[in-house]
Amino acid sequence: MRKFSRDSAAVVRTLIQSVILRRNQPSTMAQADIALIGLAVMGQNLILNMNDHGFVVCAFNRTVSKVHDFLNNEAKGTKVIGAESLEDMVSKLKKPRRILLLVKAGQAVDDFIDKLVPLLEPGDIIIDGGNSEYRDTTRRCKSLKEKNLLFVGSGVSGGEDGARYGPSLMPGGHKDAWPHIKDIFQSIAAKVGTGEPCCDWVGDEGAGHFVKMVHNGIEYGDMQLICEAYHLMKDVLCMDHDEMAQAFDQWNKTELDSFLIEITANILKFKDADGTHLLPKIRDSAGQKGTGKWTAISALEYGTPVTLIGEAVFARCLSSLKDERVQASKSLTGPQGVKFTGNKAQFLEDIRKALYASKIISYAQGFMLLRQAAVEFGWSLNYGAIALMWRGGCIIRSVFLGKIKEAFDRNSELQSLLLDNFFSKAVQDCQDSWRGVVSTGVQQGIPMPCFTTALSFYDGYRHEMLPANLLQAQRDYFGAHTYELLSNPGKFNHTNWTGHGGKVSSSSYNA
Ligand code: NBP
Repeated sequence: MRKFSRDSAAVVRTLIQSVILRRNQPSTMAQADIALIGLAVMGQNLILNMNDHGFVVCAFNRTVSKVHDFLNNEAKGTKVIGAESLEDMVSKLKKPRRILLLVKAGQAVDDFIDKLVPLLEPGDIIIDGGNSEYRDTTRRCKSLKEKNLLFVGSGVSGGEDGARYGPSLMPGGHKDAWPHIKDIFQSIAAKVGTGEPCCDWVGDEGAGHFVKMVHNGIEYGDMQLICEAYHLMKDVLCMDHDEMAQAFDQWNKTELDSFLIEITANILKFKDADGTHLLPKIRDSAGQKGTGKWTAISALEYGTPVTLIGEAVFARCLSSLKDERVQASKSLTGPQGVKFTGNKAQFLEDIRKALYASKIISYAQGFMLLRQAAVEFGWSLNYGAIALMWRGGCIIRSVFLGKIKEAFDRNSELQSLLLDNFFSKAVQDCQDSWRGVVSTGVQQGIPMPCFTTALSFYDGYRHEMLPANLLQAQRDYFGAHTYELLSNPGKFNHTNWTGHGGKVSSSSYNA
């Protein structure tokens, strides 16, 4: 009897769900402008965003009951329709069919592609809006091209709120798809200035996901820089939470005006239910999901000195060794009794300038990596458009990105942001403060991996002569790796440094 009741309840539930599904269906088939697969936080919010902009979206999910739940709750009263199966979903789409995947990156994307391919026709479009690795996107793009299907890998940034009200979108892949998705993408994207969308075509193959990856790496750098400024305020200037919050609020009215500075002020102000600040109670062990690491790995792979993002990733790794650090703190000492005796207001302004200069270095490095990827993969990247895509909607959104856009508008082939007059002058203006902060911080034993690596990069980049002449001599001394002379670059020489080495040299190549 009990079993019969449970089964009956299940039947009734399915019937009710089917009625809900049908209620949201248009009377004729092939009505939806686009389908979206993946009804988690990003997918649901993007659907509602598309609905707000007048597009009819067909929703689907691996666990189909979530389609019913969505139509009955968040999507109730909208034009969103649902599908019971992939076949059902495909039958409801206008041609060329546009299908946007917002599922867990990796195998789930390949599994859906495999199931979709037999259901689609030449010219149909599959878009992956998840955080996929760019090489996977290139592979998928190539394999679907052979089947006459158009594949797009799009970076989507801005989290839940961005997805709902205007994300930054970075689409790349098969360019023939762009005219068919441009209207939807640019309509739902964040807008800046006079309504310019934070979305444009990025480039071929995995270019969109590569740009998203670098965006995330830059986000790691921005966050770590802010943490270092906080550390200096807290432990050198001994500021309390309200003073620090005020400083960040103030900074948000300067060149540093950005989402991350804004939320930092809010976080510093935030009080727990017990009326005390929450921030000092949070365990200082940072997590990460991998995109910063991927950026650093790409930088190593393509020989680009993206040192700041690398240090930001390692800073998270070091923070996560909490138990080991607690032990070390009991036996390892730092500078003793060094107290800050300077002008506090001046030093606070110096920290702001050190942060600004370091941020310029980080973005200069990030764009260097994009340039190198463009060379490696033969992509034609529009750097100004990329800066505009990041200008709004995403986590690194800032006024600063508008300045980067202007720099690339002045010179689309700009080799480095540091060679643009605006940025070189900005760094020049901050330089004394930056050096002062780094040396004071070092004297006081404050770890500042990103402030210091940024300054080292700047000093390295501006030096005509680095000590790599000695390095080359060492390599030739012990391994006959050869060296070039300043007077004759391109010709490789070997010297018998010890008098007992042979004449044979190693081959010359760079790994
Ligand atoms: P999740 O990353 O949590 O993915 C949930 C979706 O993936 C559900 O639809 C789930 O179906 C489906 N899925 C999973 Br999990 N494993 C699957 C499998 N093996 N086969 C088929 N489907 C599978 O959702 P999200 O946080 O909305 O993110 C979606 C994508 O967007 C991810 O790639 C994410 O990295 C990216 N992204 C997220 C954010 C963010 O702020 N959350 C921001 C930017 C980009 P089910 O319901 O049947 O389990």
